[in-house]
Amino acid sequence: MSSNQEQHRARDILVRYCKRLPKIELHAHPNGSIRDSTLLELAQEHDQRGTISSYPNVREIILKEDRSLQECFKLFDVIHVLTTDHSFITRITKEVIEDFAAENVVYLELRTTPKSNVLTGMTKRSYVEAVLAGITKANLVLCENHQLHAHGIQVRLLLSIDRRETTDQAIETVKLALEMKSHGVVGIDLSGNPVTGNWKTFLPALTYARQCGLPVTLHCGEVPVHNPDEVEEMLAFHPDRLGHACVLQESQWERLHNLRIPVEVCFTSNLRTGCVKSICDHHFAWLYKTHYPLVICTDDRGVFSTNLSSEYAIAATSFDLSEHDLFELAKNATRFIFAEEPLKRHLDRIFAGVEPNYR
Ligand code: 6MZ
Repeated sequence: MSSNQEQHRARDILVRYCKRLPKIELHAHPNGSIRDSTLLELAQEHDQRGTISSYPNVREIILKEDRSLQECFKLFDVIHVLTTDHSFITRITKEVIEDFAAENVVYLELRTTPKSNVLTGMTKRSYVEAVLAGITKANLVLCENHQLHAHGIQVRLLLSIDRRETTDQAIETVKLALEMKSHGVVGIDLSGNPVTGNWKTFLPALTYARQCGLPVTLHCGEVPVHNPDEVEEMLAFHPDRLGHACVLQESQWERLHNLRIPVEVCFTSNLRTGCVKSICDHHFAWLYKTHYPLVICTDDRGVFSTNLSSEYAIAATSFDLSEHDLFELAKNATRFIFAEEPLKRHLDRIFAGVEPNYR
């Protein structure tokens, strides 16, 4: 066998291992995780209804590869035009869950921004209800078709505050999350274009969430920020988790190291959007070496054409991790979920049960 063939074979074995591995996904935006085929279908439907002006332009934006961070946000705007119907929201949520289930994700925390739209009669509440309907449908379909792997998939929801919103809109989202707690809403996320807005606008809402017992995760240090104090202030807030944390100053890395706030690591997203220069420069190396709490995630599996198994495979090949190291990473992620304790224990049991196969 040539060395090229050997490399391919080793890669195949690794990818199959990563797919089989039970995994936890804690950073996934449904609207960024839509299948391209579904997006194109929705675009065609809007084209027929006359609700988008140029199908070829939309198609080009959807199928473009290698997007900059700003181009990603252009795509999100297009996606949000395509997903203004409740039925579409339900459909994409269901499909996203099916895709994660198909690669042995046993716990999935989706995070989505509740949206209102006067034209379609959508309110933030009805948006979230449509997402919850998608979760219910996915569970039904997966069970009916026996598509679930042995452990099933548990899904919980975080409500995101978009950096374009006002303080009042952010507070409305937190109140909604509190009302929807019994339906599987387990936390709050701050996301959106990192060069937009000032995160302090949302501090009252985030503080309120915390006072009411809702855990908070913040997209932090995705780009060299327009507001240089932002990372500092976010660390001082001490969220329950941090998304990305790519661009920190020397003193902030030190601070982070002492705070031990779990970091959601998204390799492909960070590379594609230029948040890190190369995989060798990725802060995972430092986090991993220092036994820092972290979890490997996808961010936007549709936008970045990735999946969680591939992200684990990237960790293995780029940082020389063994299969057992990957298992430990997947298992340890249960410590950082926002869901209730009994579910945490259930997940721990799943990993304990399969551990002998992964030694
Ligand atoms: C910051 C991001 C993001 O909420 O409509 N989002 N925010 N950085 C990122 N890295 C690339 N990826 C996604 O999903 C899409 C929304 O999630 C946030 C943005 O606000 C985007 O509009 P939902 O389901």
